[in-house]
Amino acid sequence: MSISVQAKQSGQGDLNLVANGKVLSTASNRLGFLTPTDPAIGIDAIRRLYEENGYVWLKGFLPRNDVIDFRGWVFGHMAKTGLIAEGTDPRDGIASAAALEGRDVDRCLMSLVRSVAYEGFCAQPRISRFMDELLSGISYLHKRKIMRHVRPGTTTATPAHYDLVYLRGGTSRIVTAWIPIGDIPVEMGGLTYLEGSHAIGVDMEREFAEKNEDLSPEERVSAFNRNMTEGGWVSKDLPDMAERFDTRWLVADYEAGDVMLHSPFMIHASTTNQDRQHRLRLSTDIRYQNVEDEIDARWNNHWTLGDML
Ligand SMILES: O=C(O)CCC(=O)C(=O)O
Repeated sequence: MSISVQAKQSGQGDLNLVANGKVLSTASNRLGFLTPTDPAIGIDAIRRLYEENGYVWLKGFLPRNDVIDFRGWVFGHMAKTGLIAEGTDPRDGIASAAALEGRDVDRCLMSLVRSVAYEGFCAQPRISRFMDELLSGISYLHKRKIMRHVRPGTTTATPAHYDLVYLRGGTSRIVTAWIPIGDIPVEMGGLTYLEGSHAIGVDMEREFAEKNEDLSPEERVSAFNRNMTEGGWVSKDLPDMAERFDTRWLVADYEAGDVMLHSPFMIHASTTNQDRQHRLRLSTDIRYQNVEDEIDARWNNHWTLGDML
């Protein structure tokens, strides 16, 4: 399906996606759409797609209403920080226009990522059974689990990176699940993937391993060592990356219930939230591996803002 067809489906016509001050136009040949996968095709076919493409977009994997209810639970708690427009249903996640006290929002978020409810959402049987199958054994969920909310009309966007940079202290057989908690149409700035970039990530990681050989063991696994760019990012300039690697950024209209899986070598980023209905983008990104593989001990703690991972 062409980007313009998809963009029209989401009611936007041609759309300019923005990240770090750079524009990715849906009219450009450097932008395309991710291909959805029906979870019913079975684990072998899913594993093949994951290996071929570096990602699998599992459509409608979780019950939509459960995901929306969890969104309501999160924003119901965050409402006391002033994040949610007064008199609206927390499940809609409509952002208030108020200037917020960042500390209150951060404190609330740090409580929520330590909650039983969030743990249960990430470890729900549908996901844990699937991960056991995908990883051919007993799956392990890293304790450091990230939940992100992005306010509409802000410049927040995740720069391009691949996950292994932050997880070098254990196995590279990691699977990231990025789960939209609510609908995230293209204009709300969900994850975008650099097509075919899992091979690029493998090459980059090999080069870093060579450069890092002389560093201390702690520095060698750090995303912030002297051989890395600030933050461990590959780049903040998404259009330039697509040109440089002669490829495309792939975007999607994600819906509540979808689960995205990506390889730790797959380069991804996000664009800004330009939602005209002022909805907050809410998602979680969590990592699984086979429990028998080496575990990066730095991820054995809950996510803390500024934990330098
Ligand atoms: O949600 C985002 O903006 C970034 C998520 C991410 O980097 C990941 O899932 O690995």
